Order: sequence, then C-alpha cells, then structure tokens
Amino acid sequence: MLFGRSKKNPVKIADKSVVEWKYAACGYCSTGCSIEVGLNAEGRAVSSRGVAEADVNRGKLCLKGIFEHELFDSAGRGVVPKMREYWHEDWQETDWDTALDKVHDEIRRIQDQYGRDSFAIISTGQMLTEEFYTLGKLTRGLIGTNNYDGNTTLCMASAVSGYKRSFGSDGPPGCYEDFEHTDLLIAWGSNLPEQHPIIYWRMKEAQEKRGFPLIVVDPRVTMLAQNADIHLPITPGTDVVLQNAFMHVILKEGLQDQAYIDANTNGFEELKDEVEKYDPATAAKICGIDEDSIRHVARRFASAGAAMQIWTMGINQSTHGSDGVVGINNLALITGNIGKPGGTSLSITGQCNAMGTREWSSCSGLPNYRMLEVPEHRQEVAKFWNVDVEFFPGKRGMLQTDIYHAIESGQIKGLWLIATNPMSSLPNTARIRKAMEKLEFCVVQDCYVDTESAQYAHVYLPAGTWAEKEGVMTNTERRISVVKPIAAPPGQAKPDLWIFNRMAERFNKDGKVSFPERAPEIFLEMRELSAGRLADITGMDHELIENSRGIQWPYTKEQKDSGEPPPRGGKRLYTETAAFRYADGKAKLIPLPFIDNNEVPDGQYPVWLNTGRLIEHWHGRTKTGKIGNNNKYSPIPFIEINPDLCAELGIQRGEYVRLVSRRSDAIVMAQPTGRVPKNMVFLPFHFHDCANRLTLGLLDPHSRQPAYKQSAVRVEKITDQKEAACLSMEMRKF
Ligand SMILES: Nc1nc2c(c(=O)[nH]1)N[C@H]1C(S)=C(S)[C@@H](COP(=O)(O)OP(=O)(O)OC[C@H]3O[C@@H](n4cnc5c(=O)[nH]c(N)nc54)[C@H](O)[C@@H]3O)O[C@H]1N2
Ligand SMILES: Nc1nc2c(c(=O)[nH]1)N[C@H]1C(S)=C(S)[C@@H](COP(=O)(O)OP(=O)(O)OC[C@H]3O[C@@H](n4cnc5c(=O)[nH]c(N)nc54)[C@H](O)[C@@H]3O)O[C@H]1N2
Ligand code: SF4
Ligand SMILES: [Mo]
Repeated sequence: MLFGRSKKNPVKIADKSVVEWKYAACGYCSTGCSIEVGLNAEGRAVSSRGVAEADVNRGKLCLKGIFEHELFDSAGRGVVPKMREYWHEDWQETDWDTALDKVHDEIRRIQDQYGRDSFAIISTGQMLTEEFYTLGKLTRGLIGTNNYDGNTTLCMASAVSGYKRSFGSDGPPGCYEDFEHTDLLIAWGSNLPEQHPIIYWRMKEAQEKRGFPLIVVDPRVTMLAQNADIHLPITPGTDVVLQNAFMHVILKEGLQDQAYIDANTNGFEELKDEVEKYDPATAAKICGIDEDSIRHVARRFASAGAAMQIWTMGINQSTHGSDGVVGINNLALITGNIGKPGGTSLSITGQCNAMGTREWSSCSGLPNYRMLEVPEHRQEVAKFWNVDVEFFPGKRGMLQTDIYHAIESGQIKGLWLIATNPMSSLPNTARIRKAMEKLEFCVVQDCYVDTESAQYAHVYLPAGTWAEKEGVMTNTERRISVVKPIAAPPGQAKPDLWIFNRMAERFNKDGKVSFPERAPEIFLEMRELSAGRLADITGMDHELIENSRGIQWPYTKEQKDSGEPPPRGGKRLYTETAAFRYADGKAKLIPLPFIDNNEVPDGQYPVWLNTGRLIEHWHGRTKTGKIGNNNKYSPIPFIEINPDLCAELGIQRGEYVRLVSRRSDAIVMAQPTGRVPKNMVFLPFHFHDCANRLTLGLLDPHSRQPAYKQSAVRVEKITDQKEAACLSMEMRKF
C-alpha cells in the first residue's frame, strides 16, 4: 500500500481553454466588483476572474462572483413565455406577443374595473439602471398606477428614510477609500466578511496598515465580531438606546464638535434634551451593554480624528430601522464626522443595483431623487417624457409591504412581479400566500421559472439575467459600473429592457412617449435628466465608465471637461463645500425616543429568532442553489443554536428540531455554536418555505421595512428524526 503525499497525484488546475475574456460588473451584492468571464473556443462561459485594475476589488472576487458564469446555463432557467387561466392549472407555453397582449389587456381591464391603482407593480434591486428607468417611465408615464414599489422596501428603505430625515436627501456620503483614512470604525448590524467579502477585504487591508479600532455592534458573534477589537452583543432591537447613550456621554463630557454643529445643523437643543434621559446606567438595562463599555466607546468615538460608521440589515430591518439610521447620522453630525476622509456614515447597500433603483426607478417618486410632491419636479419630468403632468399622482403610493395588505383586503386585484420572489422573502408567508391566491391576475417576470411566487402567476415571462443584458449598476459607494452582454438569454428568454419596451409599445399606441431601444442611448437620456441633480452623471457615458472600471457620482460635464485622467468622480457628499439638501443647507439633528414595540421572547416562545445570510448563498437560492460549489456548503436548512440550550433540550449536533412561532413552524438542523447566546437562534433565510414561515415582520413606521431579525420562537426536540429529515427535504428544493 502507498501512503504519504509523495505518492499522491500533484494538484493540477484544470485548463479551461479560455480564448477570450469579457468584462462585466458582478450581479450579486452591492460591493460592485469588476469581473472578466472567460469564453472557450465554442463561446461557452467557463471561468470568471477579478479585474486587477478595478479600484473596488483590485483583482479579487468572492465565492459567488467566482462561479457567476455558471448561471448562464443553470437548472430552472425560464426559456419560454407561459400562460394559464387559473394559477392552480398547468402551464401552457405561448409566444411573446400573446403573453404581452394578455398582460396589457389584464392591466387595463383591472384598472378600468377597479380604478387605476388597483394594479400594483413590484420590482427589485437586481436589474440594470436603464431597465429601472424604462420601467419607471412606463409605470409613471403610461400605465399610471401609484402602487409601484421595489423589494428595496425589505432592504434599504430604512437607510433611505434615515438619510432623507437627517440630510434632506438619500445618497450615501462616504466611500470605501474612507477605510484608508479613518481612525475608528463602528459596524452596526453588518456581517461584512460574509455579505460583502470584498468590502471587508478593503477594510481589513486598511486596518492592518493603520491599526484603527473596529467596534462591532451585533447580538451574534459574527465573523466580523470575531475580528473586532470590541464586540458589543446588543439586545436585539435596541440600537437606538445605545446610540442615545453614546450621545449622552459625548454631550455630558463636552466631547462634541460644537463649531461643526453650530455651522451645519439644526435641532441641537431638542436632541440634547432627549439624550439627557439615556444615562449609561439606565441605557445598559435596556440594550444589554454595560455602562463602562458605553462610556469607553463613546469617548473613543468622539476623540478619534476621523470616525466612521457603517451598517446593514441589523439596523435597517427593525421597528426602529429608520431611527437607527438617524441615530448613526446624529452621532456623526455631533462629532463632525460627515463628508471628510475617514469620517462618514456609510450605509452598506444590499443588492447589486439597489442604488440604481433608488436613483432612477421612480418607485418612490420621479427620476434622480425627484419627488411627486414637488411641482417643479413633476413639471420637469412630464415635459421631458412628453406626458401630461396631471397624470402623475400627487404623492407616493403604497410601499411593498402595504401592497400585500391591500391585496388581502381586495383593494388591489392585479400584480406584476419583476425580479423579486415575495413568497420566499416577505415575512409571515402564510399571509402572503393567502394574498397571492386572491389576485385576479398575476404576472411574474423572472430569469428562473421555478420560483415560489411563480406558483401563483397567470403569466410567466422568462427574463435574461446579469451579463445576458447590457446596462449600468451603482454600488454602495455610488460607483457606476457597466455590464456588457457575455451570453445570450437561454431559449426565448429576453432581457428585461426588451420586455419593458415591448410592453411600452402596447400602452403607447400613439408613440407620444419615446422609449429608446438600447441601454447606451437610454443612459444618454438619463444623463440629460441628471444635470444639476444630486446624482449628476453628465460627465459619463458607457464607454468612459467601462474604460475607467467604474466612476462615482456625481461626475459632471464640468469635471470631465476639466480633464483629470482617469476620472474618479465624486468620492464624498456633504464635504466642506457641498451643503446638505435641506433648503437652508443644514442637516437635522433629530431626537429619538425609544419605544419597545417588538415581539420579544416570553414563557411560551422563549428564544429570539434572528434571521440573515450565509456567504455561499443568495436570498431564495434561485441562483446559488443551482451552483454546486455554492450549494454544497449548506444544502440543508439549519440554525445556529447555543450548546447550553441544546444540552437543556437534549438536542445533539446534526439533529433536526422544530422551530415554532406564533405564525407557523419549520424543521431545521441544529448546529450548536457559541456564536449565538442561549436565548437566540440564528436561521439563514435562504431555504425554501422556511424562515419566513416564522417571522412576524412588524413594520418600521417611517420606512415600512419589516423587522425580520426580531421574532420569538420555541425550539422543540423531535423524536422521529427520519420523518423530520423527509420534511426538511421539502425546504431544500433545488
Ligand atoms: N452571501 C450573500 N451576500 C449578500 C446577500 C446574500 O443573500 N448572500 N444579500 C445582500 C443583501 S440584499 C443585503 S441587504 C446584505 C445584508 O447584509 P448584512 O446585513 O450584513 O447581513 P444579515 O445576515 O442580514 O444581517 C447582519 C447582522 O445583523 C445582526 N442583527 C440582528 N439583529 C440585530 C440588532 O437588533 N442590532 C444589530 N446591531 N444587529 C442585529 C445579525 O445578527 C446579523 O449578523 O447582504 C448582501 N450580500
Ligand atoms: N427572514 C428574512 N427575510 C428577508 C431578509 C432577511 O434578512 N431575513 N432580507 C430581506 C432583504 S434585505 C432582501 S433584499 C429581500 C430579497 O428578496 P427577493 O427580491 O425576493 O430575493 P431574491 O431571491 O434575490 O429574488 C430575486 C428574484 O429575481 C430573479 N432575478 C435575478 N436576476 C434577474 C434579472 O436580471 N431579471 C429578472 N427578471 N429576474 C431576475 C431571481 O431568480 C429571483 O427569483 O429579502 C428580504 N427577506
Ligand atoms: S463581493 Fe459581492 S460584488 Fe464582489 S464578487 Fe462577491 S458577490 Fe460579487
Ligand atoms: Mo437586501
């Protein structure tokens, strides 16, 4: 017998026989990495690699980007339009004209019968910006429903609302380069190494060079918390209390930047009165962080030369999500940490183009942060699009989470879902299921045909995805990158832009409104509309963006003409020279009284249910569930559970357990770990019909975003493990 390494085959890297590399930006998360996809002699995509000269990722990619080319021919892709009379019938294949005519006719039938707003449209953060802009023009300018929103309400709505309340406008003020200038970083509810691996790499590299302290606020010991100098394991849902306590210490000890406050903000006295109530001893009892740590972190934050805060869903997905964002902004403002290198409040965005939809989709208003409520904005856009200004609604309609309630109550009768899968991603899916069953007409436009939501559709439109399309995306730091077509959509599937343009023809019979066919032309149209706006892109075009491997907005014609190559665009907003977006140019300090309105653990449901993500999977796994190298890491729904709780309940590692909430139950595998405290389980929400059976999802009053991370459950031991394994198979789908 042969033993030892010398007898083993040497490791060989497979030769993929790449003959050509094609450029795109990654279509998963909002980091915005530049990718090159390798094609073999037959033109098949066989490999992906990071682009070395791209400023964002500098040659790196994470586990999702590296296998992204496998999406093109993955299982479950939709290849032909389908129709049926009732959602529970079998599908009939059809042609595009028939399917699109049906959608047009049903939209108009429902609007004629029940009123314009009885048909709702819900889109996404995962299309290209020109697609968002075109859908916005079609919806606001021709279809005319005001119940038009995106899945970003589940994701970034609290950040948007918090930025608007503090600064007078949405738009993240910082950039990744700030890591290279900061003296201290607080990360609130953000697991950067798993959810934004390349931003994490940028942060870690800067930290290794400069040695700034990293403070992580998260109830779990996440991968980021493991690497932190100080980990503050906060009681779920109480971040606002900790923020108020930090400010209490800063103001009591006179550590604020009074000159900055006086010159740039309103509302200081009101804020001071409110935070007076949050002395560390009182706050500690609510937020679970001891007094000394509160004092210590507050002092270090206020005395750092430049201090930076980032956050993600641990803040946004809460009943005080918008307040949590305002609290972060308050802290930044009272210490003068906005708009300066290393001093910023940077929301880490979620989906690849969640920013593009905020800027251009018209979901919350009109293009480029214009508002339906502002007469000049309405006039400008109506004239530009050649539509009647009175056709625009006077104010924003329902948000996604409210649209489902309106379907339940019969106010909304028809729904067009575009690149979002609410049956997997909305809270309390039993309620969503009932709503979907009530729809008179539902059309699902998705690159996969096997989504949970397509079960309830009357028409299915097969879409292209990612680099089967052409257009731009904006990342977390406002950097616009271009995606170029690398593969053709499979079968008869079509790019979303093509679908919107064909739909527009049906609503635009007299040709009054123009719908350019190609993304580079649409970009030029958007560019015109951006002149003088916050997201000014008048200096950009597709070619310049590609050659620069991404440009940050604002990047104006004047900047371009002044010609400093290569163009970098605007690194920061609200710098010394650029005012806040309120009329007087000042930011608002807003007092944040804390109201504890969450579902909290009790005798019957004694354990916090915290839900979130894993590095290898993407949301409902329509994509990563089909890619072996991603799916193999965690094909089975599982919970992180504390070993002490396992011991108390007699649960062994790898056994299936039942989680029960007031809504429903789910079968998951137990993975004991010290990452969660004894009174919490963490459940990744990637698995079919699993996490969101359990969640309550109370809504934030400002942003209407659900509190996905704070529900109460009970963990039950299961004696028949075989049956449990079969039940859990259902949740593994794909
Ligand atoms: N691999 C991968 N990457 C992704 C995604 C994906 O599906 N897979 N999705 C993308 C999208 S759309 C988004 S929005 C981002 C999300 O990125 P993240 O927000 O970083 O990810 P999550 O796991 O949802 O939640 C982050 C943390 O919030 C913590 N948390 C829970 N409750 C609280 C609380 O009350 N306070 C605080 N401070 N923290 C709390 C959780 O313990 C968790 O560790 O990731 C993006 N990147
Ligand atoms: N419990 C719990 N639930 C959550 C969260 C949580 O942390 N916990 N997080 C929430 C957050 S932050 C988010 S962002 C949402 C995400 O919620 P969803 O938007 O429902 O999630 P995805 O699974 O990414 O759905 C995107 C759909 O678009 C399709 N698609 C992808 N690319 C394209 C394309 O180019 N064109 C078309 N037409 N279709 C495409 C995909 O196949 C998929 O079906 O989930 C939310 N739900
Ligand atoms: S970090 Fe995000 S953008 Fe970069 S390769 Fe990974 S998934 Fe793609
Ligand atoms: Mo998200």
